[in-house]
Amino acid sequence: MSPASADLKHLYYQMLRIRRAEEAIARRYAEQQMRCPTHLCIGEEAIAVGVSAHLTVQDKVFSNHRGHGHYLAKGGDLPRLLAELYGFAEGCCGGRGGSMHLTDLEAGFVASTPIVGGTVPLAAGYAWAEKIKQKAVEGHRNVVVIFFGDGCFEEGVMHETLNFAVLKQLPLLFICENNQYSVMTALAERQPKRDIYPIAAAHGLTAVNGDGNRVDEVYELARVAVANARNGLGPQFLELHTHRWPEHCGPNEDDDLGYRSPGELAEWKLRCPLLQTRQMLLAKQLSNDTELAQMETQLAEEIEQAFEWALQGTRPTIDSMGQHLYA
Ligand SMILES: Cc1ncc(C[n+]2csc(CCOP(=O)(O)OP(=O)(O)O)c2C)c(N)n1
Repeated sequence: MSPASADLKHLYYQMLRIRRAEEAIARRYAEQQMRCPTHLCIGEEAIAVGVSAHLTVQDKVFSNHRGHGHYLAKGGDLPRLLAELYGFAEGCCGGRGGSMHLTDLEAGFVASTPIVGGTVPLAAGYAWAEKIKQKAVEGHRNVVVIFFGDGCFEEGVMHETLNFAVLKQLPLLFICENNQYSVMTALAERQPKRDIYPIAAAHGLTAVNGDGNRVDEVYELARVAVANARNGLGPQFLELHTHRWPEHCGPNEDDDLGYRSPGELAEWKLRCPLLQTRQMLLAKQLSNDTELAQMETQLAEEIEQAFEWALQGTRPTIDSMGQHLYA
């Protein structure tokens, strides 16, 4: 079942919001006011949006270093995200974490961390707690989602967590954003030629793959996976193929460095998740140029206001330095 017309428009809007917000971050980065490293998800928006469309506020999301899209799609607060990038106390992590340490408990976005694989066992721990609550509380059926990349799948903790998740039948969704690169090293230089999802399946869970640049496809795969996890069928794994457009870390493009094959990025740009959805909306007459232009205006205003708010932030005080530390 593909998304209903209203849903497809909403999915497009959510992807466009992430795209325009990240483009604005990239533009403002050159002003040297944001001093934290940023990993943009431009080109990969369909995955965050298509999966989060099935989550409630009570469901929890864990993310990685490339987390802006996951955070916004889950309902995280844009002004507080931007304040975090500027290192202000009003940021979603109190200005202590920057781009790679996002949190918004009100939205059910628990944490992102820069350590590749760092949040994977944390998500399993949270899902275990949810499983225990499911047994104790009638009707409690929250799920937990962990977003990670193909590079993360190479970490030992990934496989320890998959094993544990299957053993305990956790309500946990593993979402692998396979963009084929770990920094500048292609998948083909790191792993034998084979898919990732059958390796996950070998741990004994349902694992499928799909086109991560088609939001309708992501939406449908995630719909089934979320329902399965919610209904007690245990952990689920999606490998979604996509591509990151900007450099691994930072606001620029880096195609001149030559680590991607010639024409590869250009080819992926033709498969842009927004472009494809826009074409679908127009072809099915679910929207029109006027409405799509209105979306752009509305988002431009929202993003501008979010930056204005964020830039009025204040620095965390020295006497707050010892707060929220665990040792
Ligand atoms: C444990 C660990 N090893 C290495 C790094 C350096 N590092 C940061 S991001 C990254 C690439 C991760 O690739 P992937 O998981 O596919 O995510 P992507 O950046 O492609 O979204 C690496 C190796 C790190 N942060 N943590």
